[in-house]
Amino acid sequence: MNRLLVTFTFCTGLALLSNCGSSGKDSASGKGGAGGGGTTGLSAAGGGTTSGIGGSTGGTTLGTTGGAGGASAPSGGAGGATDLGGTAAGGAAGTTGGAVGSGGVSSSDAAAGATDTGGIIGTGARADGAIGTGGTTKTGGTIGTGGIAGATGAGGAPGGPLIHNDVFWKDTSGNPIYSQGGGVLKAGNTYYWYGVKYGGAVTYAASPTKLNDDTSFVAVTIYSSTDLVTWKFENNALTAASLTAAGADPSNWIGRVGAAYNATTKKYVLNGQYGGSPDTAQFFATSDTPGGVFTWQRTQPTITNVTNNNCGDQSIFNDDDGTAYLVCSSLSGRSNLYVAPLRPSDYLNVEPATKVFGGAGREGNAMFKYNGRYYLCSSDLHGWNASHSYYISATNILGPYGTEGVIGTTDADFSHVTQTGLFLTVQGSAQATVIFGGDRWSDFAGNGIGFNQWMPLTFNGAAPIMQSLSVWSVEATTGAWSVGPGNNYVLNPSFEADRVTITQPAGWTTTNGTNATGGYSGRWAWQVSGSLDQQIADLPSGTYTLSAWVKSSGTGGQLYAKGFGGTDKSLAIASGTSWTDVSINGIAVSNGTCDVGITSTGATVTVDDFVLSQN
Ligand SMILES: [Ca+2]
Repeated sequence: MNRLLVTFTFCTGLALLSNCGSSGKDSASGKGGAGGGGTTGLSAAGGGTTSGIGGSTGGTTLGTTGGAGGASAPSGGAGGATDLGGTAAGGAAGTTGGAVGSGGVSSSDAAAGATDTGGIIGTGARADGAIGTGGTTKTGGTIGTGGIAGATGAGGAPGGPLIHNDVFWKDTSGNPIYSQGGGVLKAGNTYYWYGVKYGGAVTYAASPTKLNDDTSFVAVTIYSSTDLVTWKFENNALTAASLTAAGADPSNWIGRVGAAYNATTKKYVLNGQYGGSPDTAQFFATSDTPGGVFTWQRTQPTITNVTNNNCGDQSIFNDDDGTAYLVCSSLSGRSNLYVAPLRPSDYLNVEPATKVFGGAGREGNAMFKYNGRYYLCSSDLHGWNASHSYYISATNILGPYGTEGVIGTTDADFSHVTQTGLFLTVQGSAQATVIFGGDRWSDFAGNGIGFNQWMPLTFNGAAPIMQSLSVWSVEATTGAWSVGPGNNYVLNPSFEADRVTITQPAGWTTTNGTNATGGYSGRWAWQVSGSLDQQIADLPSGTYTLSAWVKSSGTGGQLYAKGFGGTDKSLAIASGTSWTDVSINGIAVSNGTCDVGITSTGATVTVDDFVLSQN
């Protein structure tokens, strides 16, 4: 507030002049005296002017002493009239104050209106110089209100904040997100993500070139988000210390956790594997809030109807009617899949299971529901390594389930180099998008950067297809998703999908080549002394850049991009033993496809980390 009072000035009349004239003096004799003395008065009249005897003309100069007046004069000269007050007079009443200042109009806080001044000093109107009245005090202009906010800018391309794969995710505090083998539960509009923090995850994130086998349990972590990108660390639901305090043994394997909300007890229930005695068991813990610290409740060593009494891998599935299930494979061999409800009264027990699949060993079991069908998904038994992702589906959660299939494209890059971990469905206002949350156990397998790789699923009829994207976004409100800027369209670009020595890498067509350890990133690179090619489809029209890291035993290698609707492009690869980044720019794709790869004659080119991205 910038309110100023107007200062006003008293209009003063001019000071009265002092007595200006002096009276002439009567003459004592007949002899004319000198003229009446003038005095210092400015407007003194002359001394006597009458014709008294001997009188003379009054003085004509300002004298200091008046002469004697003529004797006969009836009276002395009239004194100078005393002047009255000065002619300046008080001012008229002040005029009105200045206009009220107007407020600012910009979006920033407006300044107060300009302070108006008081009325001007009026011109004297009275001969006696009455003191003019000052202008009335005026208040300052009212403080302007802020301008209206600028209009919201036009939205960018569709989509929410970007999901970046192939990096270590950070929480809102900037710390790595440690969440592996977990599950997501939605409470209100907030997604709560439960997973396990292992000792090896911490050391791997700090130094990702060095894998380790540290599966020690640190905590079950909880992160929350409303946009599925910005994750806030809420709490450690369980820690090694809290397990010890509850009489449990934190040196056991603890993993594959999930959560559910029981409306009867109004408790959030955390469940997972606990490698206790006598065999792998289920554990249960509860909390009054989804993001709170959980209290260890009990373990369950045996699940009725499950071969070998308990689970190989498992996760919690929350159906849209509020009921919760455990989905799992059997312990030791893992060749059967089951669905088992949690005890309705409190979710603190796994009820007798229904077998829904028998065949090859499966793990990484997790379920989602889409368009009225239940999909039970799983991986190969590849240990910590990546795998194709399999599914069976049914319209009844307890079956019967149909023939097993492979989730589309997961065979081309081994599910973006992950194992099936969790699924969550973004039920938006426009559509439902199922997110495949893959676990990249990079800490224990060394297969690349990042623990969490999330991709959208699409469907061809009832058949799910994984969109193996490195950058994309999903709008939590509408459920719509889109490819993000800089997405790498190459599948298995770092040759990490194949966990063993092979001559035909997933996603590529090759001659005279093999994988080799010692990649530019991750464990593996590809060595080609013939050809290596990947045909990429469904590319939006536009200009692309192709890049790769290479080293070569000699000359004769070429990086190329062709079949994109323009003139083929290639780049000679120089001889060199150090990793070098090479790229081809200006690939104007107009037909939706592009072949990328390397040919080599006379040299062995080692290559890693292809990127084809739209400019
Ligand atoms: Ca690699």
